Amino acid sequence: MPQNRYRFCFGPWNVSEGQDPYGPTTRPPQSFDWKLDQLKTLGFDAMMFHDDDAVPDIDDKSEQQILKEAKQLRKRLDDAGVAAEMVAPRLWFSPMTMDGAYTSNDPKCRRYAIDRSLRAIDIAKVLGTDILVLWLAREGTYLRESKSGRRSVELLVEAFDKMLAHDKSVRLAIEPKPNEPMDHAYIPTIGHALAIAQLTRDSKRVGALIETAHCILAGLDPADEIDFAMSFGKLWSLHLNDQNGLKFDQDKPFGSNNLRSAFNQVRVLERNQYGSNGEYVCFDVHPFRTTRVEHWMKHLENSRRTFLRLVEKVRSFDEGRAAELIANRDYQALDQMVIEHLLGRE
Ligand code: XUL
Ligand code: MN
Repeated sequence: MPQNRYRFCFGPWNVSEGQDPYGPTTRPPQSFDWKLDQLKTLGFDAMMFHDDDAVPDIDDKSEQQILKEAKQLRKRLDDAGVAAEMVAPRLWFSPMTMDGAYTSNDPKCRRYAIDRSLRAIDIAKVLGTDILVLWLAREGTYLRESKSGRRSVELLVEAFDKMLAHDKSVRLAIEPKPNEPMDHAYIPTIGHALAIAQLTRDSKRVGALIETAHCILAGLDPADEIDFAMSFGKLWSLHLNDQNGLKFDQDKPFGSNNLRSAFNQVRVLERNQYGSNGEYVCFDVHPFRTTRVEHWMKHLENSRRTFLRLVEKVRSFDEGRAAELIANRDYQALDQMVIEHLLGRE
């Protein structure tokens, strides 16, 4: 089997400034140009964008102005030799998305969410990507009685259908997350994402993005989720990171909490030849709040380094020996074999 050459990606928000719900920023803001420069220097290939990362203050701008600024950004990316991996409408900041976006109880707010998504698709087209990522941040409930789950599914399908009709080549990659900011999200897992795809006007153009931390928050194994989505040919993007149990969304460096789980994620990506249709490996990781300015990019550099070290570990794993142990149902020895391999002692 030919060996994959992976391509890597991150977003401007992954160079964050350290604020959390209990305290202010701990690092000064950096310019977009600085981030783009760092991305190149570190050997990454592409950048992912929220719509307002690409066109700041997007709600105050005309369609014409949005396209003009998207074209300017495209030129900057082309000059730097960096691709745009995806665009995602940021549907959780505006007062119009307070009660959800596509599933808001207010029809004016639902219209705003759809219009904004169509603008994000236009931006994606200018930037040269056909992937629109939908992290459905506020599509869920704090209060079960405030919305109908059935009606919300219908509203989500209605919104997806409008996006699919707006541009015949766009592909929607749903990024499931079970909670935060909502108590419960309507699309909490990959299974939900692929099931709702079937209700849309063009299910072939609705797929998924898996984030490690989001799977862990749903109590699921990220490697199995990747295998599941890839069995359908529907894993179009990937946010690798790590998460220490059922807490707030931590976005830790890849492999930082559970190296064995990271090894298993890389193993299924290798087995399924992830990347062979042009997909990128993205790291949705954040620096620690304590990180000094001079160490600001380390979380991204380290995530990529860990990923590549784990690719080596997967490729040097003795699959023949593992198969023998499996045939003999000696899972005890298989368990120890994995541990010793990760420890570097065979
Ligand atoms: C939220 C999250 C987002 C999406 C992009 O948890 O992961 O950053 O990846 O909107
Ligand atoms: Mn993410």
